[in-house]
Amino acid sequence: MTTRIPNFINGEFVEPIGGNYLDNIEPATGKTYSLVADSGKEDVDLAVSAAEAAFPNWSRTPAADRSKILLRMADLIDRDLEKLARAESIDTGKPLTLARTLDIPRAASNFRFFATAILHTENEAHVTDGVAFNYTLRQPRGIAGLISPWNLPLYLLSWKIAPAIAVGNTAIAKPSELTPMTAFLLCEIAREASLPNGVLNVVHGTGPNVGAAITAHPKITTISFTGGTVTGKKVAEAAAPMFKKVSLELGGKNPNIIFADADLNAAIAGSVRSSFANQGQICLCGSRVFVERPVYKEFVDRFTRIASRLKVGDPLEETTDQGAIVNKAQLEKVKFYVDLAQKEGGKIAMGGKAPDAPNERCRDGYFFPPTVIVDLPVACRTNREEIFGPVITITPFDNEDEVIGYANDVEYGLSSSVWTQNLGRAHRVAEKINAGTVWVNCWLVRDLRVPFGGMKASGVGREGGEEALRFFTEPKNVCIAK
Ligand code: TXE
Repeated sequence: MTTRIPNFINGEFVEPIGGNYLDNIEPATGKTYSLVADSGKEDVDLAVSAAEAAFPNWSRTPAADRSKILLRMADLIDRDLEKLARAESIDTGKPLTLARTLDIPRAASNFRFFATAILHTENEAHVTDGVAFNYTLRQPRGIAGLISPWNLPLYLLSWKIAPAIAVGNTAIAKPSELTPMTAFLLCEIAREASLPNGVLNVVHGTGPNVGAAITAHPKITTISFTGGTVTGKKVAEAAAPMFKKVSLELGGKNPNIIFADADLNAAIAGSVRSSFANQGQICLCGSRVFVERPVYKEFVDRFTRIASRLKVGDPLEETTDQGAIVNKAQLEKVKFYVDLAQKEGGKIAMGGKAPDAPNERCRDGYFFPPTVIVDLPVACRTNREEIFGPVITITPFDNEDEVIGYANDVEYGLSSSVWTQNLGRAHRVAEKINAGTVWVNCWLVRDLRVPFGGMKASGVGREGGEEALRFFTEPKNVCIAK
């Protein structure tokens, strides 16, 4: 019997009103393994009614009580780690080991972080020189629309749900139709944690049918979106005329800069991770590697030697380092860019060809090996457009100003890594790179208290920590005359 993933509205699992379901395909096998609700505007309207009815009580619930429920959800995610990791791996094609060590633990920590952050928020007060006393109230905004992508499904969905409901909003979430399974399991956890009905509603379906209905609904006043830049533009266009508050976390084409004075062992190990983690399907991946010329040849040789040891395999096997690409369309996009790179003058230093099937089970799966392209012109399409797969380019440079120019010469500005042991250079370069996050001698080190997000075509607004609590609340100034 194929699992059917229904919507979760007002604390109940309900069929989509139209009764339609989409095939949910397992990337590792290319076969349908479950069905997901193919909802529409009517389903969103139903969810809005539930969220609206739940808002008065939930927004008045003491923070300590909201916190307890979110902490319970975090504990249940920990309890169900293996079940959630397996579901995430099957749904996305990522290695089970990665889901178990990254995605699911981070989802639990997202709930834990915001469950405790709301117990320590400060409100500002200002005395207007003997005339008045001002204090700032930060109140929940109402119903939040939360739209998330397929690459880190539970991690990124929890990153929105947790702060939104922690501060007293109610929420309507729409996971990617490509990877709905862990959102479905999270709804079971929400029920078990006794989250009141209507506080969290999950409506499954496609972007144009459900996502667009969420961004267009007049009663959904706050939109938190994570996904591609093209879609981000559509979300912004839909929300702007209704003056909705919008946070957009979009694509990236992130520079990873290695100076000659770097600790090369650390830079190579860190760069293999930042290049190919999650099959390169993390918007923070460092897909453009720049290496200072004196160590360029050594870096390429050692990097390709180590990266070629990554095992492309069945995501469910413990020894697999690289799983499947999320779907056929994304696999074709990756292949397109590898072909384009060669037409633009690039040479394949590693990978570049679809591998043999890792086993009989996966013979029809969507696999592509870690691929390194060298000798490309810096300003070519391959070096400017987001591929969102296990494909990176490596380019030499001769000085700081040159590489900062390369780094900033794309429409994106999400993140960057800089590898150097020269402290002054680290500060100088970090200051000049146009990106929301700059990691020095590391990658993907996350502290949930810091602002997270991109600039330029990588997004608008910041989430994470205090920023998320501010994003999901409305500041009101109350001024009392003396
Ligand atoms: O995005 P899509 P995907 C980016 C990543 C890549 C993309 C991959 O760089 O470009 O996301 O995710 C819904 N109105 N990031 O392919 O297609 C859609 O159903 C409203 C950046 O999923 O944009 C899905 O649920 N919603 C990020 C969601 O939008 C619509 C981290 C995203 O879909 C819609 C992760 C519409 N018209 C991925 N059309 C970061 N910066 O942190 C689609 N959707």
